[in-house]
Amino acid sequence: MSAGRELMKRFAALATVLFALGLLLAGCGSDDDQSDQGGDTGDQTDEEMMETGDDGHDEGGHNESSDIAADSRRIEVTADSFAFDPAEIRVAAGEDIAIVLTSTDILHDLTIDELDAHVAADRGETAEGGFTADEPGRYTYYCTVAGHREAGMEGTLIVE
Ligand SMILES: [Cu+2]
Repeated sequence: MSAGRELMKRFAALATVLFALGLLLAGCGSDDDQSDQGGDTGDQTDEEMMETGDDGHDEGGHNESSDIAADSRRIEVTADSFAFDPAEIRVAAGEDIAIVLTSTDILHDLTIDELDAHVAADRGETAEGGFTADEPGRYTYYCTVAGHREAGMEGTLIVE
């Protein structure tokens, strides 16, 4: 019985020492971590945000610009987070159109699903994509980059 208690005491003492050591080590470790992170947190956050944005664009996956017929009417559109200018385009049915898209800030595209129209422009770039709408009506053009349409990046194509 006494031998068992002696063992328990030793074990308890050892455990206490180990516990205290553990606290010391943990304390030093967390201090070091905090001082390291303190200097870098701001920069890292910015970089991560920019990388996330780039990744988003990559995931969006842009197809080749849609073909442009000869002698198309060129319509200049500016893309800016998160809107198109103009937000309304009028064309005639059967008219060959070339959308000349310029992005002022980040990668945007202009896509019209029903007409297989697609043109993407990176920051500061201008790109062209064409379409011909044979059926009069209203079509929606939008940006397929993740989150942009939801942020309001839509416009209306009116075919008369
Ligand atoms: Cu966009």
